Amino acid sequence: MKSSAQPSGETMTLQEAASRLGVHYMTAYRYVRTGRLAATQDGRQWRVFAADVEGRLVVTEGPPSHAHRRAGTSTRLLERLIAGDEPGSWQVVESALASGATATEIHLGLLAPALDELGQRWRANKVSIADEHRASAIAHRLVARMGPHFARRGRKRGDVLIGAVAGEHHAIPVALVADQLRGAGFSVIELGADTPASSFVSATKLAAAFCVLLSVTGPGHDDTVRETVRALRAETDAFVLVGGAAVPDETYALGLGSDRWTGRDARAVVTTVEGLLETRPTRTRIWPEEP
Ligand code: B12
Repeated sequence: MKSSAQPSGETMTLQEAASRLGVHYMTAYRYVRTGRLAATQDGRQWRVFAADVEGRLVVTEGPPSHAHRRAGTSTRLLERLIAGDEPGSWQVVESALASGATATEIHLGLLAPALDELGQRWRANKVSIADEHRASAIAHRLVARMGPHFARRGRKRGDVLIGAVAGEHHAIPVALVADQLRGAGFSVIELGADTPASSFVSATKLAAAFCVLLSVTGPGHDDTVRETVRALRAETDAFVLVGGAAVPDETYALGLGSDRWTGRDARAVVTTVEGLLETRPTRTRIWPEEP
């Protein structure tokens, strides 16, 4: 199945995938047969790739009625964003929360599709640059208001650092991934957009972060990504993950110097970082050595 760009990593049974997606076993089987879920065959048994299940969980799947409602809500949110109506936008978010949506669903099932559609309308000249900027500024503020929903009490599982590379101005994807990691109990240092390689290095050392995530959304940043990865490798022993909308697949990610391919969705990133946490003791730290 999906032999060309076969993903790798942890797998689960069809039954487990179905229960994770909240669908019937036969529905999960149909997803596999039609290529909507990446899977491999172990003898007569299908094994579904966990990262693919996580990636599809919120954004595209779920009972049809829910998916339908989410799509409508996402369009309503987009209209409020384009109108520059922050209270109205927040109201859409609040009523989704009141009807039981999780914070992750708000981010990845509601806000992300609205932003995607915003980008398409901008590209088609259906919204002006000013309206697009205003809408994305409000979207960023909504993400900030959702922040407390991702706060976790207690001991943190490790320090991670995330930012967009120099010249990359898309900060919202960084914020969304950061919140997923916070929600999973990591301590996250978020550097936002347009971060120089030297700043990634110094912040990584300062925080003693075990993992650094480089986010790239738009085209044309590959050289900067490679340079940032090189600088981090030269001066820290942190794992480096490269991802974002500009990183389409595993080959591309590894070619940019990423330690792993994480999948394209923020939830899959969490699974990957959790995996790295387990391998961490085998790596030797070269810092901090200063008194
Ligand atoms: C808002 C926005 C902006 C804002 C950003 C404001 C801000 N504070 O972030 C502004 C106005 C600055 C902007 C500028 C530009 N933009 Co813009 N922008 C967008 C828009 C509408 C939304 C971006 C967003 O937040 N998406 C929501 C997130 C959730 O989606 P995501 O990126 O896929 O993120 C997910 C994953 O990728 C993953 N992920 C993200 N980071 C990481 C990191 C790691 C390590 C991992 C593993 C995973 C991961 O997790 C996220 C959640 O699941 C998109 C449309 C779109 N489709 O996204 C266009 C879009 C990205 N922009 C685009 C363009 C062209 C530009 C400009 C070049 C326009 C211009 N000519 O000036 C500039 C580039 C400026 C620069 N130097 O970077 C294009 C890119 C097309 C392309 N790939 O070729 C898009 C797709 C619009 C379009 N449809 O054409 N933009």
